[in-house]
Amino acid sequence: QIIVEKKKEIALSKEQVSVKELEKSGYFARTCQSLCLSLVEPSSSGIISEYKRKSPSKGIINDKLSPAEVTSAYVNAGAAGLSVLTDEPFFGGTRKDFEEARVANPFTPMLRKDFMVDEYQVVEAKSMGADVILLIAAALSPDEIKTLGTLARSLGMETLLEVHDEEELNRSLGDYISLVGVNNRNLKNFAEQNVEASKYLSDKIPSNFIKISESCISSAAIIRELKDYGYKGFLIGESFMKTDSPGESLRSFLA
Ligand code: IGP
Repeated sequence: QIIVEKKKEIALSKEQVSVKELEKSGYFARTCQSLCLSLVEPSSSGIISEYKRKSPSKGIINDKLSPAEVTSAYVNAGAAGLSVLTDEPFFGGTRKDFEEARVANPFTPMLRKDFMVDEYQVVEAKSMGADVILLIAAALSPDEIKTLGTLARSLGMETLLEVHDEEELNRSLGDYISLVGVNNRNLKNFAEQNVEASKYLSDKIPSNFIKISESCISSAAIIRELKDYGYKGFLIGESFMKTDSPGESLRSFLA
């Protein structure tokens, strides 16, 4: 039902702001920061820190801190990249959140975290200064992934393919994919709280893709373990956002 809601939202946005208008954004002239390069750097923390106000499973996680203050603190603490939710109905995120974080951190690779189902959103991502877009295999056909991925790459952005299992992985890969993320939290089962999916899928992801483990990462010990499975990136939201000082809690992960 998320997809149905998204399509309604996009239809509305299209009426309000045309693609032509989106293309007037100064960010179209901006060269993207590469998340791939940031993650493979030898000194990289590998951590992609997320600004997350709330979630369908947890309710409100943090409604006190602004996108600019949290993301700047993340970057100062050593984040390799940032993820900012722009989905409003389910996660309370907005385009404004993303732009605020972008302005505060011009040189950090940033992922637009949303349910991408339409080419309009890819153009929109570029217009807000995104470097990476998310393509969720569970929500998209292989053709849709190809169309959205190819457009994103033609605009200079990278693409993160999110999978939950082997079947999604095998049907969705293509040369328009830059990074592969395994989501440890299944959309069908928000409750699951371990990183087994990442361990299981690690050797099934072709080695030419950078591997990211997403969700349910709650300690530095888990990161060390996942590194042994070949993961270079770790997408973490709740563990940081549920504290009063997300930047400090990222710092403690790296200590
Ligand atoms: C972060 P966590 O458990 O650290 O808060 O998870 C991120 O992986 C999660 O927010 C996420 C997500 C998504 C949200 C992963 N894929 C797709 C919305 C849509």
